[in-house]
Amino acid sequence: MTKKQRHLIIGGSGQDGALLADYLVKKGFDVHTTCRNKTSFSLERLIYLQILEEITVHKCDIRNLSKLKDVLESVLPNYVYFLAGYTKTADSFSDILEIADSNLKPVCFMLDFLRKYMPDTKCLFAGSSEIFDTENIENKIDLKSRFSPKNPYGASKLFLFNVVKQYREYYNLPVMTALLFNHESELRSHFFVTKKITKNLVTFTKNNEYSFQLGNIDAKRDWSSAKDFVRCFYKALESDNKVDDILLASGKLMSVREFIKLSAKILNLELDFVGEGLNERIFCKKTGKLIISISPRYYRELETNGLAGDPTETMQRTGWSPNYTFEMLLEEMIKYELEKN
Ligand code: GDR
Repeated sequence: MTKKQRHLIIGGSGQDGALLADYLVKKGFDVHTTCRNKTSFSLERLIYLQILEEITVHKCDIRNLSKLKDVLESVLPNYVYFLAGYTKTADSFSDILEIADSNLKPVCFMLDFLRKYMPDTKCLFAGSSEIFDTENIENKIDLKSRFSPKNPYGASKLFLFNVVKQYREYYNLPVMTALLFNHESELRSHFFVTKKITKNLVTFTKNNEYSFQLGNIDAKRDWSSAKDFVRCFYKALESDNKVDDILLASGKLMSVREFIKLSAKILNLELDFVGEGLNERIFCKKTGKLIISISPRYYRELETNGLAGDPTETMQRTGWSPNYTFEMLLEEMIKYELEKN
């Protein structure tokens, strides 16, 4: 009998880690994940997906490098997915030391560990579209586009992208970065705007006195389904081609305003947009009740212009293509909130 492939997900309690674990469990692999804590709160996504019994969870804060080493040595994975780290773009100026601890050192440690002890283990690192230049962009972004991150989080992801490439080329290691545009699901954290909107609009449909605040609703993003992206993580690593960087995006830009309108449509809510800028308010047409107001608290001092990504090369190289349309993603996120509340 051949031995089961061993997959280690570093950062298994987040949206992408949990969805990837679910996907790999269903493929019949031996799946291990690291989680900072083993509380039911930390493990809630794995519990929701009903896979906690089917995977091995290792308690490990990636900032503790000796613990990370212990996990790698005990699992001896064939595949590693490095998904843990600091993910908030807007707050990253005030969290720069946290970024150094979570997004720089563990990545360097991981690469050097692979070089010394596991040179055949294939490893994917989660990168970000925040590394790209956002000024005077006429075309969609691809792997050859110009880099110029606008915040420390983006700078840390550009460092990751470069150092992973160097280790791949200099040491011939099978390591890659997945450059990820925004990707969402019902398991997204409430810090991010799509979850905030779907969750709060559903709350309004159940309690007409409820309202919430947003920042710049004319900001645009290229949104995809996180479930589609994690499928490609595996495909990119297991393909016979030489392991190389990938870029995952939908290729379409949408504003937060459009996202609100589409979500409301699914909920049969008719909206009235009144006023402009910070004074804009969004009301329920039928009841006249306030649903959304704009607050400077959520406006970003340094907003990055929305960029649309071009995943064509990745699709051709890996054979991957998305299963979800934007409407399917949104319907799933709203259904989850309706059933949960
Ligand atoms: P982003 O995602 O910063 O692009 O990073 P987020 O969902 O936070 O913001 C998307 C856009 O929505 C606007 N916005 C608001 N955002 C939040 N969070 N809260 C609000 O109230 C609000 N109102 C408007 C923002 O200004 C922004 O334009 C995500 C993360 O997953 C990163 O880790 C990842 O690298 C990038 O996507 C690609």
